[in-house]
Amino acid sequence: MMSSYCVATYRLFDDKADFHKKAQGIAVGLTVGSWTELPEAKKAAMEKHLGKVLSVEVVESASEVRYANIQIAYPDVNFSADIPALLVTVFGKLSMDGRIRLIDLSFSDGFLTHFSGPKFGIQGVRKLLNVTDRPLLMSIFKSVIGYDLPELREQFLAQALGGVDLIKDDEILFDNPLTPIEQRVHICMSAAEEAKRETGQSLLYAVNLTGKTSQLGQQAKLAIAAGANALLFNVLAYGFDALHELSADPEINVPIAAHPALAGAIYPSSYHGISASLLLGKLMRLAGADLVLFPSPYGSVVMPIEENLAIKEALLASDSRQATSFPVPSAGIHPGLVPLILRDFGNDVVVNAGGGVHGHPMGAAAGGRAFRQAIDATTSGISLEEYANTHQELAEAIRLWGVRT
Ligand code: 1AE
Repeated sequence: MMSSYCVATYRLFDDKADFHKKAQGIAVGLTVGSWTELPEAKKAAMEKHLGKVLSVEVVESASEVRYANIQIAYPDVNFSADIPALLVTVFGKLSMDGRIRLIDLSFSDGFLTHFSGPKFGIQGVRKLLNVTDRPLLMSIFKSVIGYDLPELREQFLAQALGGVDLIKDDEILFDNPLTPIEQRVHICMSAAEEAKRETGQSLLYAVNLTGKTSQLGQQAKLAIAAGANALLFNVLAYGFDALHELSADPEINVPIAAHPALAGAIYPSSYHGISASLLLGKLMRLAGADLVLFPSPYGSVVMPIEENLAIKEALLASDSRQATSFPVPSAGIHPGLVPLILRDFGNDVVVNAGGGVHGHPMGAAAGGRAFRQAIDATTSGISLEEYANTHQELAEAIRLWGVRT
């Protein structure tokens, strides 16, 4: 039987190294450990465990740092079919060994059979919300640490009345005595019902799933039993496998939004870490995130546009057997950025804002409405400035934050 392999692509920086030799050293070192010293009989037995160098592309020019893109195939037989085992194999010790960056991974068919991906994905989330034809809008609770349940409900209601499709907890709101998860869900979902009587609109509330790793599944089920219809999860603090466990659990039958907290410790360097598209794109989708948040190129925490588009590509790629995940470019988003977001992401995007909703001069409900107006204008091909002539909330937002083109 043919062996199957997962393939890692690295960018390795070195002023003078023999990259072919380095690549061979990685392929052998991260699999069988040594090769030339093995007796011939042992070599035959170990062959199926040996990593293989697929390509070495050296890039050198007078103006750039010398580097090589290297592809190495790792036999599936060497690791268990989970993301931690794969990552430790391909970039465990290696991540600490000089200027080397993991830029991509491709998974064998055999490995992929162990991952069903997002349970809902873009189509499933749209179906839950009954919104098929426009970008979605999410707002974020802000500054609610120290709030009690009635205060939290008031902030939720104001957001919901603005016509948002999703509301997410702030990622720094953990389970706490003032607003424990079940009661938080209960009062927020009752506020969602109240708002729906006025707006006619359903919404998803992504409650922050926190606490000890061993209790996450149980916490999620308690939240769902209390009425939670979505979850927020700080994936990188817990690890991809924790997300995979949650998304693969048939009783956790609500969409999961992946927060990128800690990602800045992993992706931004040119020389180290893991590329944003792999970390926040491919691996999030593989582990089952229905929505993935990441810094945008336009707001307060900035990621270069090419990296954003590479994340989008990884979340939306149709060559996967897994459902697609919603891209959620975030941080410092205000209505004046909506035309740029829709230009770069199209319709399958969630526009997401905290300060851009709560900071609206007429309040959070008006903040939500200003975003919806910006989305309506842009999808109708009307400039925000023109639409603002007949839409006061948008006009106020533009006065405060401006329009970026
Ligand atoms: C990249 C994550 C953004 C996020 O979680 C967050 O809370 C953004 O808030 P604003 O929109 O910047 O206020």
